[in-house]
Parts: sequence; C-alpha cells; structure tokens
Amino acid sequence: MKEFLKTLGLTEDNDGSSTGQQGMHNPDQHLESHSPVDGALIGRVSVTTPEQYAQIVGAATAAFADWRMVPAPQRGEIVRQYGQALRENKDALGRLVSYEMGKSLQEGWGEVQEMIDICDFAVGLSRQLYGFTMHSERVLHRMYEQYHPLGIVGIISAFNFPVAVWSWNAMLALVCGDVVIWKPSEKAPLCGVACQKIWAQVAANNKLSEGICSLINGDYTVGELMTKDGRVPLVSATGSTRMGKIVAQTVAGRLGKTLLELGGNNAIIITPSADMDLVLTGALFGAVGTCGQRCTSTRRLIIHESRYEEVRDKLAAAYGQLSIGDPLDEGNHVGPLIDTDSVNTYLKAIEGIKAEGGTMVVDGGRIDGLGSDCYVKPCIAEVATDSAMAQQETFAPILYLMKYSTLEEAIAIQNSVPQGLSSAIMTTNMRESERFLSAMGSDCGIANVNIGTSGAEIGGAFGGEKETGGGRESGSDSWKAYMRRQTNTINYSTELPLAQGITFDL
Ligand code: UN1
Repeated sequence: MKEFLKTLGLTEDNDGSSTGQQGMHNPDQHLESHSPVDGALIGRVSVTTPEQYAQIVGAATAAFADWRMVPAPQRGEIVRQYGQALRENKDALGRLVSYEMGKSLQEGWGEVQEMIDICDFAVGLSRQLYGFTMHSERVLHRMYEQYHPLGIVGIISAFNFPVAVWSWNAMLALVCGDVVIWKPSEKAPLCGVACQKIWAQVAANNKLSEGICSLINGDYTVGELMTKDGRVPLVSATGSTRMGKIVAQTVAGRLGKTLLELGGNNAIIITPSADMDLVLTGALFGAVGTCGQRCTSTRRLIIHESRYEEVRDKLAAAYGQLSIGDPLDEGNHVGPLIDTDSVNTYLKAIEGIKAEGGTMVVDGGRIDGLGSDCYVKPCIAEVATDSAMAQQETFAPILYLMKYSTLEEAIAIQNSVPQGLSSAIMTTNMRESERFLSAMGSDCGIANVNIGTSGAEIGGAFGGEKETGGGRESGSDSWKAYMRRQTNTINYSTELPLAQGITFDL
C-alpha cells in the first residue's frame, strides 16, 4: 500500500458513511476505486444504505441544534483548525487527488491549496456575516436584517475537483452555522473518505457533536436520498448539466434551494493586439491542464483572422512538446482521463468533428502502454463557427479553433453556446477589453482579460449562467446562499403606527 494512503488513514476497505467521528460500514455493497494512473485498485468504500442515511440525517439534525448557537467566530476557529490540518496533510492529500483522479501532482497540491485558502477566507468571513440596517418610516422604530443558518446543506461533488469543491461549500456553510452532508463522486470516493477522516480528528479534538460534517457514498440513488429529503433545505451540486437538471427539478419539487455549478464551454477570444506569449500559456494550460477535465477548461479559441495561422502553428508546436504520462511524475504535463467511458466519449467526439467537416490540426487518439487505458492525446481541431460539436462540453482535451473578423462577431460566437461559465479575451486594446466586459460583452459568470479561462481564485464568486446553472460558490458574498435572511422591525414607542400611513381605529 502506498505511503500517502497510510498517512491519510486509508485502508483496503473504508467506511463510506460517517456521522462526523463515527464511521459506518455496509458489508454488502462497495464502490471500488481504481486509479486511472495505473489501473490498480486503490481501495473500496462502502455504499450508504437508506437506514444509514436516516441515521446520518438524524445526527445532522441534532448537531445543527447546537452548532447554530455557537458564535460564528468560534465556528471560524474550528475551520481554522481544519485548514491547519490540511496544511499538515497537503502532501499526502495532493498525492491522493493525483492518484485517484489523475491530475498532475502540481494540480493535486494546488487543489489542496485551494482548500486551505477557502479555510482562511471562511475564518475571516466568520466575523463578517453582515446584514444591512435600514431607516424605518415610523418613529421610534428600528429595522435591520440578519442572516441565520439554513440547516443541513447537502453537497454533491464531481470527480474533477474531488476535494476542493466540497471545501468551498462546506467551509462557508460551517461558518454560516449550517451542518453538511457530502456525497463525493463515485469516481473518486477515497478523496471524500480522506477529508472526512481529517474532519473527524478536528471534531474529536474539539469534542464537537457528531454530524456537523457527514459523509455518504454511492451512485445517484444515494444522492437522491438528499435531493428528495425535505430536511435538506439546500443542495449544492457540481457536475454535468444533465445531472443538474435532475437535481434542480427534484429539489424544486419540494421548493428547496439549489446551488448549481454545471458544465462550461469556455472560450478565449484572441484579438489582433494579443500578446502571443500570454495566448500560448493561457490557451495551453486551459486546454490540456487536468486533461481538459475542468469546468473552466478552455474548449474554444476564437481567433482574429489576422493572427489565425500564427496561433494555430505555435499552439500545434507547443502541443508537440507536451509530455503525457504518470501524473505523479512531475516531469509530465498531462495525465490520464478519469476512466474508459470518458476515453470513449472523447473518441466519439473526434469522430463527430470529422463527420461534420472539421480538420484535425493536432491528431487525437488513445495512447497505449502508459499504465492504464485512460491516456489520450490532447488534440486541436479547426471547425466552422457554427459547429455542432463545439456547442457541447466534451470533458476531455479537445480544443476547437475558429476564425472571426469583427469583435462583435467574436463575442456573438463566444456567447452562442448553451453554457456560460468562463470566458477570456487576449488584447492590449482597452476599448476591446472594456467592450468584452460590458453588458453587451461576455455572458459568462467569469470574464477575464489577458488570463485564460481556468484557474479562478477562491476570493471571487465562482459559477456561471445559462446551462451552467446560475449558482455562485466560494468567495465574495457567495456565503449568502447558505443562510436565510430575516428582516426585523422593532417598535420601541408606546404607539403602534401602521406602515404606509394606514390608520385602523375602532
Ligand atoms: C471546476 O472545474 O469545477 O478555475 C472548478 C479553476 C478552478 C476551479 C475549477 N479554480 O480552474
């Protein structure tokens, strides 16, 4: 067994359900986690039964009764300790992320760093859960608003950021006074178990009640236990648009709240004045980083006709320099896709591109002999601006090149897809960048200038429009999604004047 697995307390068989400190095992059903790096079985994680789920919700409900009354800065202190524990486990957890998910070790550590950063952010936030005060229209009255915790927050996360996405939601929810139940992706369940074990230690050190942070595991049927459960007021889900629509409809059916972070189809517009060094780094990292499996991955380059050949040829040359292989080897830039289903989707997309008349600039295909069947070549295709393939998010390293002549046209192409997560423009022309950022510019939740589409910082609100789902998590005032707002009006006079000047005398 690998050393970092031992460091994180993982074994061959792991409890997939836990109410804080207490692990629960289901002897009958397991998820098997195979590494896309070398195909090896890393470990098994037990699936949550409906009975275990009922116990977990019970523990979470009981924990919430206490946790909501802990002063927010003290809740922040617990999150600070979680952040400290992550610092101590950064190396091992980053290695697990890399080994279980397949992203490069640098990116695995980077993901744990994002967790540490959101802990720091949440600690500060725990003293800044501000509401407004208003002036009442009535004499000797006071009006203000305050934010209260919601209760149980359900988190459904995806395989591509198997630890960070949970922490963006959970650390904010915790300082807000909520309790959390997490269902990690069934493609990276050990990452969930590892984070839960770190939590269990922090909870035990502080003698905290069970169920402040719980873990459940399994496929969509386990997720459904939460989405259908009226005791879970908010479900935050990250994943495909298909999954998000089902979650949204199920939760809306009981008038619960959702926070959705779904697909992206992110483009970089490359203008005549673009700085070519920035273009190359931004586009390359955006398109091949995490093997094209970020929601924010760059999928489309919309290039001004005057720079088209230059960008195409330089990028093709850069793709030739990429080393693909074991992501735990720091010499490699690109690791495997998550599984063979993903490889098949990628291969089918390439067929689709060819069928609709696209031309491969850099050929794709499976790479054999690298340790598993999940390694593929990052590829580049030239397509028409109305390409149907380029309308879809294929979660793989396929980059589409398109040509434009006016900025208006470029913005129209960029906004023509159903998704609206991240976008970027490469320009040194102030008029162009301001147009891109204006109301008639990018329609995405994230719009960058001279930066690629991926690699957002935690300090900003993260999320997007249209089929991306509209949710915002992480920084800025995203915390408000995890609380309920209450408007309070207090009369300290001896009269009861009615609002709007109404009199109601008997
Ligand atoms: C995701 O792909 O779901 O901007 C999240 C980025 C990361 C987050 C990506 N900070 O690439």
